[in-house]
Amino acid sequence: MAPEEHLPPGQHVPRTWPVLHYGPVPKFRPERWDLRVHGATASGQECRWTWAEVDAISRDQVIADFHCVTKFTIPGVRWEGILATTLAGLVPPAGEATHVMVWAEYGYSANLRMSDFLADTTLLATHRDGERLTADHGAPVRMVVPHLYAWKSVKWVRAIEYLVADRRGFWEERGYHNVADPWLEQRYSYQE
Ligand SMILES: Nc1nc2c(c(=O)[nH]1)N[C@H]1C(S)=C(S)[C@@H](COP(=O)(O)O)O[C@H]1N2
Ligand SMILES: [Mo]
Repeated sequence: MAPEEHLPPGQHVPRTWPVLHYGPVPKFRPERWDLRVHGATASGQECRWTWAEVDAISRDQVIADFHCVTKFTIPGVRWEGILATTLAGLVPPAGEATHVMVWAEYGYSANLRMSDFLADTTLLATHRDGERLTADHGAPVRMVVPHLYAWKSVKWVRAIEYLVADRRGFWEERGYHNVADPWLEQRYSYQE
């Protein structure tokens, strides 16, 4: 069987892993960096962690393909990081929270359904293939949502916001699909 037959429709495997994002690569300054979990938390409190605190949270590994809407797929990436379910255990969302907005440096964002956020392969990755992420791939932490197109896999994450109603993120406001399932080829918002 040709390898393409294991891929979502329209995808191919490139020779090298592209670096793809909008805008500049932020400089990581650990002493000024924090990660916030805010919005509709169960406690009503927002949580703020330093880099040392985030780096001490227990990590797991996930092996998954990575699908960009520009039609490349990177097969079998080994990610390591904080599972979204671990994070949601530390800072539980309120019962009425239905969606999550993932926020990055410079205001980039992507929205997820709570069920996609809590999927067992969604994680805040710190490592890829056994090495710390490089700056251009999202260090110190990036979201990885392997079952959705990769614009939802936000690099340089600074905040997770629990939402009680859906709101569109950066690309979702600019013509891309709100859900982004690659197996259903949910590329553009006109398909919704
Ligand atoms: N903060 C931020 N994260 C981002 C983007 C971006 O522009 N800004 N681009 C997304 C897109 S479209 C893709 S395909 C992946 C690319 O990840 P990579 O550069 O590690 O291959 O990052 C995603 N995460
Ligand atoms: Mo992408």
